Amino acid sequence: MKVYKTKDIKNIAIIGSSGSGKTTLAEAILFESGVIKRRGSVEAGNTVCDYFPVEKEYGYSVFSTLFSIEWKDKMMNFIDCPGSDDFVGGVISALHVTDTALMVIHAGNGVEVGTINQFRYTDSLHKPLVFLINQMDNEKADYDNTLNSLKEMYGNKVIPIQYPIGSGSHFAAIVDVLKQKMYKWNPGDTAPAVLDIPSEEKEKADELYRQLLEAAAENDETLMEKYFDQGTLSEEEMRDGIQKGLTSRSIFPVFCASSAKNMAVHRLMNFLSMVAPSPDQMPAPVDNAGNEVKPDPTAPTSLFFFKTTVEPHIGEVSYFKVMSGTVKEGDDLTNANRGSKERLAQIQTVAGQIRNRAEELQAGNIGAAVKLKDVRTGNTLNAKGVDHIFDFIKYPEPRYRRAIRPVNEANAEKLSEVLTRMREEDPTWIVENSKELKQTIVSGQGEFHLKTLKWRIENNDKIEIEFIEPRIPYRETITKAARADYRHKKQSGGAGQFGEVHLIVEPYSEGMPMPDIYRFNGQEYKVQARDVQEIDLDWGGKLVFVNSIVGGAIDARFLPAILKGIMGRMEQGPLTGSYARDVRVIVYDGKMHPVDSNEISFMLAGRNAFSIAFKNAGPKILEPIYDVTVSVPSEYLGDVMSDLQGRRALIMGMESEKGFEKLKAKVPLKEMSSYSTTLSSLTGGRASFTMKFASYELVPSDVQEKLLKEYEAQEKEE
Ligand SMILES: Nc1nc2c(ncn2[C@@H]2O[C@H](COP(=O)(O)OP(=O)(O)OP(=O)(O)O)[C@@H](O)[C@H]2O)c(=O)[nH]1
Ligand SMILES: [Mg+2]
Repeated sequence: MKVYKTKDIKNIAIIGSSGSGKTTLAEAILFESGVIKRRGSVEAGNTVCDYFPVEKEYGYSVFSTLFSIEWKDKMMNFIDCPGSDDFVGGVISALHVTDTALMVIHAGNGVEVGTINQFRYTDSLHKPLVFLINQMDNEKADYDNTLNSLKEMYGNKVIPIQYPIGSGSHFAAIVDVLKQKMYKWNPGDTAPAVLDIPSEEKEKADELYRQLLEAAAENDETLMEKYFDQGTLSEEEMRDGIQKGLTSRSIFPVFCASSAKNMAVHRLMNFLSMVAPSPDQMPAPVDNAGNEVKPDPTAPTSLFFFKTTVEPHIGEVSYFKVMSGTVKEGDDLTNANRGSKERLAQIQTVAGQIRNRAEELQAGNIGAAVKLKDVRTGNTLNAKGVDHIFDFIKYPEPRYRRAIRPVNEANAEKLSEVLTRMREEDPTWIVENSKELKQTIVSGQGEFHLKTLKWRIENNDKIEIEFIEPRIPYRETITKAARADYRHKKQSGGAGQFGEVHLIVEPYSEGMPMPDIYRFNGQEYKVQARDVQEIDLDWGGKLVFVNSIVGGAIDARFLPAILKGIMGRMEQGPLTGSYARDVRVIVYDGKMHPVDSNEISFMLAGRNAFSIAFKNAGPKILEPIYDVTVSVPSEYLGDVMSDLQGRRALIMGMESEKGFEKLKAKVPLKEMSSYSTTLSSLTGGRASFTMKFASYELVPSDVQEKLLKEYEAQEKEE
């Protein structure tokens, strides 16, 4: 492949709902550009972009796939993204390294929740956006309805460049308003006949042309003047105006096609190659230090790695964008995130698994390198003279968690290595070896996400695994003050042990004053804080430890042991063995034995006195509550709402967004276990949700009862 200058590079992310036809479109683009001689199909499992075994197995894209073509003297780097919400990580990283988003919409399904979610990503990243209403040959195809939904959602920025003649089996032509031509496919023809617009379409085509003309003129003063002056613009001028409108997101051009029949794909490619902005026409990305990094091919080289995978028959492949400079084969670069040195023995341009060596890639271009030693997704490699780091990609919070374990315990270590690697490949995985829950928890974007993880571990790494219900990180606290004392005494055989601790516990909130008298069962207990330790607990909340010993009842050297005993119990709470928080403990009296008192005695006395007091202080279990936002088409709102109410949800509010409702609720984590699956079945996959930790709240008493019983039963088993 020849060396392309930055101005001749077009980077385009193909996004859109699952099943809208992105991978099939990619196949048509690769065929049109001559990279492949025959088109494969998703059904046959032989497409260029869905080449991972798990993708062939499930029949949908799991990973984003780069494919580069040469077209009309441009180098066009497309990234075919997965449509399922579960694989959103691939969409987000692709949008960060490309300049234009091509949103594919299924003409039969219209605007879907996937369309809306991904539109939001393009909006937050200010990405130029082109809509493709695809699958026009589908019997359910309804171009007008889809176009109207887009206009309702996104206003008059939505401008058709083309419209179809006929749909379903009658889809045989398109009118291209910009070209003022009709493209007609005669049965069996691969290329369309280019015809004048027939008279019966003239009025509609002229009206759309006028709208396009106005939209194009609006984005450039000179064009506006000429338009007002002469009432028209040349095709070239219109393209300039449309490009400005596209780049500033004031125009969302709309195309139509059938990617399965490879109809109108050629025309779309022409438009993108001429009108989509090149990297130097976009705002320059900013590195961590706040420096703008222009795609200047003469500057020192800086590469941002947006994807790393282990590929069948090749091993480690790392995908990068040249943020600045020109990378050449054999370059030595430094990993700014990990400090390691890398030699780029080979750089490639790729189309799925098709790889071509590239001598050099200039700023703005996208390529791959194989067998790098120490590169992870999100790393930046720099030549001498620059030390850019780009960690501008923010991935969404996980929405689905499961505990994972190998069927054969002997594979535990290997499994943890594999999980580490997967996490490095796909940052939307969170892998946590939870000491608290005594489980390895994998959190991802949904059930599909975990299903593919299981498939890959079992088929690629040959480790059989199982997912189990993850435990809930409950917390324990108290709701009133209580007093207890405990004598630990062991004076039979060997060194004796003796320690007696009297203490008061009470619920603690920030800055709460400490009274100097407590009353229990009509008796008064005077306390005087001689030493106060406020401890921020690793698991959240506080423990306040007050030494109120008078008259040397307990020697000061035993106080740390008492605290240690109490901390042991805070770590494994008296109710269900969960972490305890927000407690003040006042040690106000005790007894020692001149010989047998030692640290272990007071640790045990402290621990047991604390347990007794804790249990008498109205102990409560706290559960993690999450803020959940569900985006759902209005017709499913009732079902979704009642399902949430069945999950002890607190509905916090609702916003309508043109046919879609955005529901906000507070839901216990315990009730969210397989929410993504339920939501998908309740709404036919037409809804999505996000969830974020909000707070810890008291569990209802019936839930507390149940948890206490479960813990008792578990204790008996062990
Ligand atoms: N009739 C018709 N079917 C199509 C067209 N494009 C894709 N399909 C079919 O729609 C299904 C989904 O196509 P894909 O290309 O996998 O869709 P996708 O957008 O890549 O889906 P994800 O990878 O899950 O995001 C497959 O069965 C395709 O054969 C089209 O233009 N017309
Ligand atoms: Mg796909």
